[in-house]
Amino acid sequence: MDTIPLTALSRTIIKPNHALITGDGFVNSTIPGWTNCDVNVIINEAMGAHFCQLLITANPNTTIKGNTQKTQIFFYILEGQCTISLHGKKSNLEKGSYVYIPIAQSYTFDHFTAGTQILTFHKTYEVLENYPTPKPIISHQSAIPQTIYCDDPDLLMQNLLPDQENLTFDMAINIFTYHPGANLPFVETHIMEHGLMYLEGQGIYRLADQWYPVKKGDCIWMAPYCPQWFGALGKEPAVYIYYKNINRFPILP
Ligand code: UGY
Ligand code: MN
Repeated sequence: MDTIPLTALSRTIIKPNHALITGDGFVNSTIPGWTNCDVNVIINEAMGAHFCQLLITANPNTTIKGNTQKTQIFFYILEGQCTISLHGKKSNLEKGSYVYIPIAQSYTFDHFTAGTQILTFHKTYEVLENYPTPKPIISHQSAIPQTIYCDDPDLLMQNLLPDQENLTFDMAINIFTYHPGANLPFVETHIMEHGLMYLEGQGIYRLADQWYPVKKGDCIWMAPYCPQWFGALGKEPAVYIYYKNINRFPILP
C-alpha cells in the first residue's frame, strides 16, 4: 500500500472576512524580550484583524518580559505552570489561570514547566473619557461562574473579564461551553470581531457561507459582520475561549 503522506493538505483557510487556522501550518516568530520559546502569531493586523492572538510554547529556560505600552494583553494558560511578576509581586499560574495586563505595565513570566502553552490576546486600548483604565487581574477560570446563554441550559458562558458591569474594559474574553448537540440559536451577524481557540471537543462552524469541521487546538478569526454559527458534535462538550471588542462608540466622535 502507498504510505506517502500528502503534505500539501491542510484545513487552514484564510478568507477576507474569516480564517480557520490549524496547528499543522504554524511557523515560529521571534518576539523581542520573549526568549527561549516558540511563538506563533495566529491572528493579527496583517490578516485584516484589529487585534492580535498568539500561542506561546515555553520551557524551563523561557522568560517572557515586556511592557504593554498602548496594548493591553490577556494571557491564558492552556497547559503547564509558570510564574508572573507584576509590580514586584510573584504569583503562580497553572492550567486555566489567566492574567490581564492593562496598558503601560511591565511584566515578567518565568519558571515554566516543560511544554507550558499560553494563549494571548492583544488589543490597543481605547481610552474612555472620565473612566480610569482597568487594573491588572490574576485569576483562574474555576473562579468564574457559568451562566446560561440565550435561555438554553446546554449553552454555558463564562466572562473572564468584568466587562459587563465595567465600561472601562474595551474587550471581553469568554469561555463558551456547548453540551453535546447544542448549537448557537441563530446565525449571529455583528460589528464585534472575534478570535478564538478550541479548548475541548469538536463541531461544525459556519463562517460567512462556508461550513467547517473544527476541533480542539483550532483557531478562528471572524471579522466584523462575518455571519457565524456553531453546532457541537460528538459525545463531549465543545469548549472555546474567545475575544470580542466591546463597550465603545461605533464611530469616532
Ligand atoms: O459573544 C458572541 O458574540 C458569541 N456568541 N459569538 C460566537 O460564539 N461566535
Ligand atoms: Mn459572536
